Amino acid sequence: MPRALITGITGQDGLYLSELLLAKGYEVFGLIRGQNNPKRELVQETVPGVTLLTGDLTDLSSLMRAMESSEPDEVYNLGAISFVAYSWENAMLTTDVTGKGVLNMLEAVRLYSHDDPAKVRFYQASSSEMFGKVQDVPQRENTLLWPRSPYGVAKVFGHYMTINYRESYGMHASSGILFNHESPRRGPEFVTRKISIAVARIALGLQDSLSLGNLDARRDWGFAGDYVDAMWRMMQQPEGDDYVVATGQTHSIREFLDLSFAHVNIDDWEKHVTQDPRFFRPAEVDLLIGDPTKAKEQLGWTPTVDFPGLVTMMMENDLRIQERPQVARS
Ligand code: F7E
Repeated sequence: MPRALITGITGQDGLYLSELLLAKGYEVFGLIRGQNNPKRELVQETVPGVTLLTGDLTDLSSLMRAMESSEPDEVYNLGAISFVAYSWENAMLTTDVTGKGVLNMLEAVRLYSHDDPAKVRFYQASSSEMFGKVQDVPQRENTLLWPRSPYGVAKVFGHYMTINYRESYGMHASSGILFNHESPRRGPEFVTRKISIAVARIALGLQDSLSLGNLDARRDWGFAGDYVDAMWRMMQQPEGDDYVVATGQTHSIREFLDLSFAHVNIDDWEKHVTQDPRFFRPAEVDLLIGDPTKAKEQLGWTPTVDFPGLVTMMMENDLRIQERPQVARS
């Protein structure tokens, strides 16, 4: 039975990846941070087969203990402070967790596998936010990185550190440059879920309006369930490598609003949406669109959910939740 250790188990991707690996017969361990973590219950209910270990990406000794007790074949480093807007307010904490945390995890893997550097396969959750002020359209594995947020800068550090450990120590280390990926499990602070929850509530007469920031930014949005499959495929390759994971389609926030409101038969959505300077960012990433050719050709990966399918999935989920608020988030 293969064994996997996942950091960031409480997030959207951690849950989907756990389900995927459990279905494939893995023994799955998840690293969970802090005493009385409020998300512990969610993980235990959603993926009861996962064994939870306590640790923190900023604490190398806790990561080494997690390696010793889980004895993993594969490590998926999904843990991060992942909300871009927050990273300006907490640049140093974001650097410690999202940037230096990768180095700590790589070091824990290296020390654990000192007798055979390729014993443990390592996945780093890199991000399209690294492309920032994009230097190519669409963005590929070799596009120059120009991050526009402390979060993006921290992810660039983690990305290059992963490559450096692969090249320096011969580790099987891969970096998945994942473009935005969403789902009914997305946190409500991210724009897609913020919209799907608010539109469901507006349709049900529970609120009148929704306050957003920049509506013209464009993102390449895919379905998180598809993207964790790409992570697993990277780990099955003979060598570690870097891959862009994206749909190759880009849409604006306005288009997300169009489809979400259309789902509840509201055409004139402008009257329900206000813009608030609080939600604009000091530096914006205007356009993201990825070229997933390498992932398609080398991993045999392909996205299964398109943009309208993603909006429909999220709207149906939030209408169900808002109609019956006692139902837990799926
Ligand atoms: O923003 C605009 C905002 O917060 C998307 C993370 O998973 O993907 C995610 O980062 C866009 C931005 O995601 C609001 O200005 C407008 O242009 O949903 P988001 P993100 O920043 O793209 C990457 C790949 C990651 O790695 C990250 O961890 O939407 N926007 N109005 C807004 N965004 C938010 N959050 N809230 C608004 O009211």
